[in-house]
Amino acid sequence: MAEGSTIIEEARCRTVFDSRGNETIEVEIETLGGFGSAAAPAGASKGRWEVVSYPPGGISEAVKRFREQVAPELIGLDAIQQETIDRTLIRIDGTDNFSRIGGNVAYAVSLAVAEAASTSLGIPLFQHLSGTLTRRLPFPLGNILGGGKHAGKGAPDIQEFLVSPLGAKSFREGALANIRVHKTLRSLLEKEDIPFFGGRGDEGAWAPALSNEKAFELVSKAVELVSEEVGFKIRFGIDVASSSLWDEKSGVYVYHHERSKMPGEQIDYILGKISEYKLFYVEDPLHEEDFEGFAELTRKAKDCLICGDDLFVTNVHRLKKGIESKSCNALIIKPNQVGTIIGSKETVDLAKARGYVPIFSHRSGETTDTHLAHLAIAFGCPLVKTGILGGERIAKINELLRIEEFLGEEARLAELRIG
Ligand code: 2PG
Ligand code: MG
Repeated sequence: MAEGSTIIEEARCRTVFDSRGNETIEVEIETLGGFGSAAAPAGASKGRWEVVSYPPGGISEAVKRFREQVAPELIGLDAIQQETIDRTLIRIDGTDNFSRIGGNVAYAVSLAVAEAASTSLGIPLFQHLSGTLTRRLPFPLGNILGGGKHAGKGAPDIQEFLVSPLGAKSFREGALANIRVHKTLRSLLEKEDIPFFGGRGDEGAWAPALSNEKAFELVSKAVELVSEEVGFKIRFGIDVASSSLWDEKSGVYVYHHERSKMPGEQIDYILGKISEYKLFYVEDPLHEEDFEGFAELTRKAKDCLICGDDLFVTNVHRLKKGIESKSCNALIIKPNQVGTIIGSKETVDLAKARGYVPIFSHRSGETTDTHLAHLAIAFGCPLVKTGILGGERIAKINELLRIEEFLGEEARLAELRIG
């Protein structure tokens, strides 16, 4: 390697489109010996405490600020010093929520720099971030049916029904099983007496006009059928994205397919579903301020991951609060909720130290980038939530297949014991 080949020589940005057709920021970083690029994803059911995606003035202002304030400071820095890069972004921004330069700009810079470092060094991104002994791949956690803010009118209130092939022996076998459940569910939906034309929501999950009850029944059936076919355990769970259902004024969760629920009723409803369908995973069952409700549910739920997404927003301070109140036993990691790789890593490290299961996740508005696959492995997340279908989702799955092949005989699936 030529000396100085990891030094940043050029930093530029442009806007491109995400999977929902919205503009997003893409950053490119050049070193003498390498190149990296990253475009930011976007949420629809965003948490209140996520960093701000773009400064006032929107994406065009973010581009301007990147060119004037961020790019000049990056030139000359060493791309392998991720902490310095991320701290520089925080310093330039000067706020605690990236409201000046935009969290999506920070995200794209952080990831593009990491990729530039890895290509300069001639090693895969996950090895650059975590070393050559890393070899555990996550189980895929894939969205097969859903509604909420990711779909149109009449779809279930519950945002996501997610399956995971927990008995699979390899990532490839697991990914294939998830795809089979997705396909099987389609044929079950076609047999139902509902208008179903194969419509899918933002993350590639089926999005028919269907009650929550019927959705539970059909997903459970599809999982059972495919589990029998493939001969190993497949489990399912949900992301309720409850902050989207919560009406703060009236203090109830407003459902369209069934009666609204008071917080206590919501907890009972979720506990009922966990035991009826043996759910192994429940994300955001309560709204993003209800740490106590999360704690009660975590205490009462048996053999189930109670996962905080909007509750924690990948933020180490929110997680500390959750640890104190004993809320959840799992959490979602989305780097653009905090803006940097180092910020996300800090949260993952604390989570692991306190026995929380970290789950690396896409956003509903995605790009075709594949960094997520590398970060999920580098951070040692036993589950990766990436969707099952759609080019932008498949891009991540395919990258995980490539990494599994690259690791060859050394590849292992994560250790995850539930129930
Ligand atoms: C979620 C995510 C991804 P969004 O709620 O977990 O599935 O959705 O990106 O819209 O926040
Ligand atoms: Mg969520």
